Amino acid sequence: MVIDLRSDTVTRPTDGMRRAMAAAPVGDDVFGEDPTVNELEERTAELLGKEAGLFVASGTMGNLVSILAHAGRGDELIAGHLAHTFLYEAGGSAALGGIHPHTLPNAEDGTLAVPAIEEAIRNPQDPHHPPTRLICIENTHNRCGGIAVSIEYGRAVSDLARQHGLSVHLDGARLFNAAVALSVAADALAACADSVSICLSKGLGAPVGAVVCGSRSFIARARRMRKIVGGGMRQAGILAAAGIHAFEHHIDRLADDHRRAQQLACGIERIAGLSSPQAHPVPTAWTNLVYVHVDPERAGNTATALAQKLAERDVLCLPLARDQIRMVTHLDVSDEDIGTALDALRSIANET
Ligand code: TLP
Repeated sequence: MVIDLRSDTVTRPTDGMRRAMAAAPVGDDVFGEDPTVNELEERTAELLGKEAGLFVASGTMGNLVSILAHAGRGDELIAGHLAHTFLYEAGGSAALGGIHPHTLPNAEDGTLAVPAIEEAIRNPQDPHHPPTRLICIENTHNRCGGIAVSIEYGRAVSDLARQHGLSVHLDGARLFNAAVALSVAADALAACADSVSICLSKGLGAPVGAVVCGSRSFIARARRMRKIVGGGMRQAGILAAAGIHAFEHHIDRLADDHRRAQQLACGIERIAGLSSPQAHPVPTAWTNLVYVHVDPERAGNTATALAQKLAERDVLCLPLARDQIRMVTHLDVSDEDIGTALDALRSIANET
């Protein structure tokens, strides 16, 4: 059995989830007639404290249709230089929407300095400037180690956005991880945002999908954008059913993923040549992502070589840079798997 720690996107639907999918009543969702999709959209909106929801194919599509619904050609959005929307979404908002990204440095805790955001907001009267429309934030913050970002930070960003008439979009691909790790309700974390996109196919363990939530008028615009990008699906209720099942069975258990990620990070910290920020406490909380610094001098391995040797021992990780790998806990990773992965890392370290 391979232990796949590359991402929490690799989970396979459980038997219970497959049964829920098979039994789901369906209809044509482009006509608004799929009862299971409608239920998923309503339940997500309720969980996130928003008026309405929209089922989309992926987290990338959720962020894209949201940004397209907030801003237009020649407008500017502000995002962190490590934001998933900026780094890993193929520049979709620029490619398809002509929206200009203005990046600011993410601090280690995933935040952007609020005074720096204020400084970056363009003068709407100056014809040299693209008008700022949107601030994009992320929680948990993937490239900042899966750190959970606080309610207070969200509030500060949202207050600033209100003062300047801007919208806030929250990439909440792993928002439920943040809520569980911080012991707060998901709607409290989403309150700062005009729109939020959550993923069903990461920690929640569904095979496909994300849900965007916001006001009714925002969702109507996002629905049109979803059609434009070819994301109108038909009997999508069989997929939405997996999301509903995940809400009922897979939210509280995210705490197990976080505990296992801690065990992994603390074990890694004791292996020569390896270290992990997640082994050290932070004012908010770590979640299920474990970034590992590989010191090629001391570990005798570059990240790629280490990943290869791990794969030979049936443990998969994601090499991200010469000196960095990522390991992610999820529904298909047990306590025993963490022990096995640590044994594999130790045996590679002893070999070199
Ligand atoms: N992240 C994936 C990869 O793209 C890196 C992963 O394995 O972590 N927002 C955030 C914060 C994400 O981490 C991801 C996926 C997305 C959006 C996009 O979701 P999908 O993959 O469903 O398009």
